[in-house]
Amino acid sequence: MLTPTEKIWHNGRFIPWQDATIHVLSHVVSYGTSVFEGIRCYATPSGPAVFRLHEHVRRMVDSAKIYRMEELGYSRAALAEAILELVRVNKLDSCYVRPIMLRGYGEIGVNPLRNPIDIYIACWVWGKYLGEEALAEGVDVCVSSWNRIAPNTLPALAKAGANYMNSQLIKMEALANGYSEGIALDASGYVSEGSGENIFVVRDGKIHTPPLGASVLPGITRDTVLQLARDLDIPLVETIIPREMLYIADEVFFSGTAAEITPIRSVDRIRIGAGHRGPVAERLQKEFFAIVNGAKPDRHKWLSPVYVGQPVG
Ligand code: PPE
Repeated sequence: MLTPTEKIWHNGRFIPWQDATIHVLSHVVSYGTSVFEGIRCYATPSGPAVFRLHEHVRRMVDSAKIYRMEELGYSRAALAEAILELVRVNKLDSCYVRPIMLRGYGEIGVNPLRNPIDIYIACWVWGKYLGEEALAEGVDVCVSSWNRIAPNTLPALAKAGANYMNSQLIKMEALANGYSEGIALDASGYVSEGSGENIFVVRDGKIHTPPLGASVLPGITRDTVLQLARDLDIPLVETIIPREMLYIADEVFFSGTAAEITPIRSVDRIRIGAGHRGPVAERLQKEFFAIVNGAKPDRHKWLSPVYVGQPVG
């Protein structure tokens, strides 16, 4: 169960957590009219810092643009500042931040354009997404019988609430069959992504990940993994991946803000590699956590300090 924090940001004001409610006839309730983000703030020795804040804000504004939500009323800089302010107001060291832009109460009918845009930003303490042991041991997953959203149906580059109806089908089926997560194929039958994570496949020391055209979310952790792989001189390629490549991989792992870097130890009950976290995932995890926890210098300027004036890393 979610533990409330004190305040939620709503259209420029901080309101008590329990007051962040909407009318049942808000456009978003019937028609799924929302775009959102998921961002992590990490505790570092020099105070809390938000990971890749500007990239997340940019993706949210991009998502809004795709859905013609143009009259936001806030610049990217103002939204980024609101997120930092929210973490300060709630006095948290590490947390997950969830900004949501939705079409609210006004008209009923498919056309969203006459409904006001409401922006909320909430944060709370969120632990390990796929279980405590997942990061070290790896998780058991399946290939979903549900495909990921097809091109030119729901746009995958937008992080829209409605996309997550597809994710829910993938997730519920996986859980019902005793797996932690499902991997969806795209409309052409190639590997796409998990219900809430991007995916990577390692074979012969080379990392493969589906391209943006494979109905994946342009994950910010995905981008982070690709950059860290370059830094560590691990060969990588963005390419279409046939399903069976999962089974014969040396390693498979997920990336995501919530999932961070989570190894996969079996797919459809077929053991992957040695059946636990492999060396490539481990190297990437080590580098990732060293940077986000401030143990190593923040060489890519990925961390935004919550308290200004405090250098991070
Ligand atoms: N694909 C999907 C479908 C997805 O939802 C996420 C994030 C990713 C890839 C990874 O993107 P990024 O976080 O930018 O690296 N999923 C978020 C929602 C999780 C939830 O259950 O809610 C997240 O990880 O925050």
